[in-house]
Amino acid sequence: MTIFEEISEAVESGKGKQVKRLIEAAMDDGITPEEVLNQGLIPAMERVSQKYHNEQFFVPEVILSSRAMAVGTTILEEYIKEQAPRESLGTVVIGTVKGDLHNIGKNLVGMMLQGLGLTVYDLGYDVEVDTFIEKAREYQADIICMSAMLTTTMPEMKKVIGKLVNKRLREKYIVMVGGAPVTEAFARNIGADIYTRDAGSAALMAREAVLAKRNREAKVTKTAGAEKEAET
Ligand code: B12
Repeated sequence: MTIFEEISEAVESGKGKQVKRLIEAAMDDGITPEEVLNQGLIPAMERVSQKYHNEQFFVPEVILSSRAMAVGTTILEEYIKEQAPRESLGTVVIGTVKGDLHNIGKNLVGMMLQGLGLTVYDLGYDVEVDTFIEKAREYQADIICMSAMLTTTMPEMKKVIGKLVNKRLREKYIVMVGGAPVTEAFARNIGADIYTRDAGSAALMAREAVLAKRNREAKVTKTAGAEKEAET
């Protein structure tokens, strides 16, 4: 068995301590956090999902695997943070929407964003509409990231965007949405800026969007400066 298969197996069978030990061993061997994530942890959760779907796993087993997965992501997060660029590229608030307790995918997205140099404030799960907005203002975020895993909680994303529009704050933030039931069409329909299917592409698109936002802001400042100079 490869180390990745061992990690996968340990997550699937809910063995948190073993996950910790194996990941630390992998890191000592020079394996990257991304490799552990993509070849060990994510395939494990895919198998858990499949087993849940096939009724080989029920909620208690899924909870155990999810806890072991959380052990793994917490350890990897530390390694990813260490490697991240020192200077922050921009700021993100991320959370799973109101009524939804799924946080594994959201945690992965947050981790990948940190890895690319974005500062991430994780609001957790079951996050109220107003909390997304208040925290985005408080942390002067560039991006609001929302995750939903239940078809019944997806409409919460639309509520957040609606409230941003009402408060005339929509232009201030890049709104990014995702989660298993979310689609490109849904994202477009509710007026989100970015949708991607997985954590890796989410991070790349977030970085691109922040850089474009910085460019726009720089142009506005330059134009305002030139106009002021012309007046004087
Ligand atoms: C683990 C799990 C649980 C765990 C959650 C533990 C935790 N801490 O998260 C527990 C057991 C608690 C749970 C509970 C429930 N669950 Co559940 N759960 C799952 C399961 C098996 C896996 C989800 C997961 O973690 N996948 C692995 C991660 C890595 O993938 P991901 O979340 O999709 O994230 C990736 C992408 O979606 C994307 N992404 C995610 N978020 C974001 C955000 C942004 C901004 C972007 C860009 C991208 C992005 O990037 C991620 C990484 O690449 C899914 C099955 C499935 N097929 O998804 C069901 C599933 C989501 N659950 C389901 C249900 C019904 C429930 C319950 C109602 C069950 C019950 N009867 O009690 C409760 C609801 C509780 C609640 N109020 O939220 C259904 C949802 C059906 C639906 N269409 O609405 C599913 C699909 C299972 C099924 N087939 O029936 N669940």
